[in-house]
Amino acid sequence: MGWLFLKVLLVGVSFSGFLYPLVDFCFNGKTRGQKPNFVIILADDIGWGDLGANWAETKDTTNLDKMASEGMRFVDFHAAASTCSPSRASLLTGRLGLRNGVTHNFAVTSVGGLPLNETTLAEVLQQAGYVTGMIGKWHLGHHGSYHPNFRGFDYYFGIPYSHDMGCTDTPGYNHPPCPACPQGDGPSRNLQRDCYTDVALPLYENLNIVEQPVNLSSLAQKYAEKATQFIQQASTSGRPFLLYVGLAHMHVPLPVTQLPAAPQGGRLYGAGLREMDGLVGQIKDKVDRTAKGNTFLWFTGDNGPWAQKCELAGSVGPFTGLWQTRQGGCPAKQTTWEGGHRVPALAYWPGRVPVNVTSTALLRCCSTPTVGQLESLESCRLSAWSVTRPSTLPVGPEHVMGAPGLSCSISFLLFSTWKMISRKLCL
Ligand SMILES: [Ca+2]
Repeated sequence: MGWLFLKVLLVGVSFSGFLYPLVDFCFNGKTRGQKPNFVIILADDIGWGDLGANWAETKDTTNLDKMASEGMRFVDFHAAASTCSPSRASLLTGRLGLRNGVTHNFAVTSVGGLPLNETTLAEVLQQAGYVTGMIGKWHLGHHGSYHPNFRGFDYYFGIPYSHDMGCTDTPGYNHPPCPACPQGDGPSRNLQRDCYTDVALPLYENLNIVEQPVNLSSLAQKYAEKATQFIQQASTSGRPFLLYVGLAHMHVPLPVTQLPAAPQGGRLYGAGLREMDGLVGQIKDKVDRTAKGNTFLWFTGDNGPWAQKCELAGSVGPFTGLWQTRQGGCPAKQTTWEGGHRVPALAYWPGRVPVNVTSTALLRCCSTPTVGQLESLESCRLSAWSVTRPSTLPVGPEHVMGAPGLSCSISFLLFSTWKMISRKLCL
C-alpha cells in the first residue's frame, strides 16, 4: 500500500496537483467508507536549508526533524512559484498561474483575487462531505467573494495577506524596521517605501474582524489554538476534514517572542524558526492524539527565503546560485533560481507513508502545464531558452540568466536534474 501511495506521489505534480490523485486513490481503494483527513501546513518564505533534516547546519526544527524521521522527506520538491499569491493559488487549484490567472502577488489595495471560475481543493473536498478549515495567511483576495469562506472553507481564522502588509502595535523585526501603527492624530504615512502604515493589519474569524491591529506576538499561539480546536471539533463530528494552515513564519517581520539574550541576526531567525517548529509540533501532536492513522499531514513552503532581508532571511542550503550572487543578484524568493522555489517538503501518515524515507523524486509544479508542453509558454513571449547544467553546479553566464519570476508564470523548466531557465525576461 505504501508503494502504491508513492506511485501516486510520483505523478510529479505540485502540492495540490498531488493531492487530487491522492484523494481519488483513497476514495477508490481500501479506505472507501473511511475518508482520510488532510492537514496541509504551508510555511512562508522558508528556505530549503531551514529544515534541520535537510541541512545539518540548522538546529532549530526539532519537531519537523522528528516528523521527517516518521515519514517521507522530499528533497527535490518545488513550489509552483517563487512568491506568495501565485504559489498559494497553485496549491489550491493544482494549476500554474499562467492557467489560473494568478501570476502576481495581491496587494492591500487589490479588489480582485483568485478568479472565481477556479475550483479550489477545499471546494472539491467540501462537496465530498469534508469539514474544511483554513487558518492563517490567505493572500488570494480579501474582498467579497474572494474571501476564504466563499472559496470552499467552512471556517477561516487568519490574516488576509502577509503580516508586513499592514501596521501593528508590535512590529517585530524587519529590514527596514517599520514603525508601529500611528497613535491618535499623528501622521499616518511613513516615508519608508516598504512599510504600510495606512491600514492596521486585521485578523479575521470567518467574515468578522476580531482584532485590528493584530498582536503579532501572540499570533502563533492563536493559530495553534484554533488549529487544534478545529481538529478536535471536526473529529468529534465524525466527518473527514481538511485543515489548511498558512503560517506567518518565516516571513518578516520576525516575531518578538522568545527573544534570545542578545537579539540580533541569525539568532533572531533561529528563534522564529523554533517558534514555527513548536507550532507545527502542536498541530501534529493534536493529529496524533485525535486522528492518527487516518490523517495525511503535509508540510512545505510557498517559496524560498527573502534574501534581501539579509540575516532575517532563511537558508537556501547548498542552492546558493553562485553565478547570480556574484553579479549582485539574489538566488532565492522572487527568482527562478533553485533557492526561489525548492522548498522543504514532508509527508506524514502513519501506516501509509513509509517511515524515515528520503525521496529524491522530482516533484514539481502543477498538474496541467508540465515539462514538454512548450505550447503553454507561447504567451510568455520567451525569446530564447537555454539548458543549464544541474542547477546545484556553478554555471556560466553564457548559459543562464536569472529571471525574477514575477514577470511571467513560467520562466524555467525542470528536466530531472537539468534545469532550463529563460535567457530573457518574460515581459
Ligand atoms: Ca512567501
